[in-house]
Amino acid sequence: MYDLDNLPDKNSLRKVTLSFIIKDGKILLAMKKRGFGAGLWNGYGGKQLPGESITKTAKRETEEEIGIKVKEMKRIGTIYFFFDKMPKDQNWNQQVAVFAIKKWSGRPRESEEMKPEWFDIDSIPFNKMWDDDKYWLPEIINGFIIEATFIFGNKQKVRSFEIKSVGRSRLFE
Ligand code: 6U4
Repeated sequence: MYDLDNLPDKNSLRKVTLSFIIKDGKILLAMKKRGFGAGLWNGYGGKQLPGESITKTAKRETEEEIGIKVKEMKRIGTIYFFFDKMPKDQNWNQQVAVFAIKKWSGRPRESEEMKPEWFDIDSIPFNKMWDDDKYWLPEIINGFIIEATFIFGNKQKVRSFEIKSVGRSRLFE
């Protein structure tokens, strides 16, 4: 079992991205249709390719998954995920770079991987999202830049976590 005070080197985790559009009291989430987190509302994102900057990954994955062209984005967080119960042949532990998309063109559209939908920030469907999201997404919406660590135990439920606010994003002021 993992312990918050004694974790493996966080920099050795595989890197993935997670992006959101939050604007005028609404957030654009997307239903993951297949793969990791299928059946849950989430941001858009995926794995960093060799030689790719993390910003490039965030743009590419967003464009592939919800069909918009990203014009401007800002890094607003880093989240480390550790899973106690993980199939031996799979590596779910990951480092997630979180971005807010500030400017874009085109209309969000459904892809093979995701189905986008706007939600009021007052009625985010946390019960159909990753268990960690209810803890840190409000911090992001309240304008904080975060650094967080989550340990998942049984049934993909959060067992232990820590969230630090490391600055203000000034995105939604
Ligand atoms: P591919 O290679 O596309 O089939 P896939 O299984 O779809 O892989 P991946 O790695 O592309 O998954 O994307 C995982 C996505 O899920 C990333 O955007 C990060 C996000 N994610 C992972 N763990 C999360 C968690 N605990 N909470 C959360 N998002 C998470 O909100």
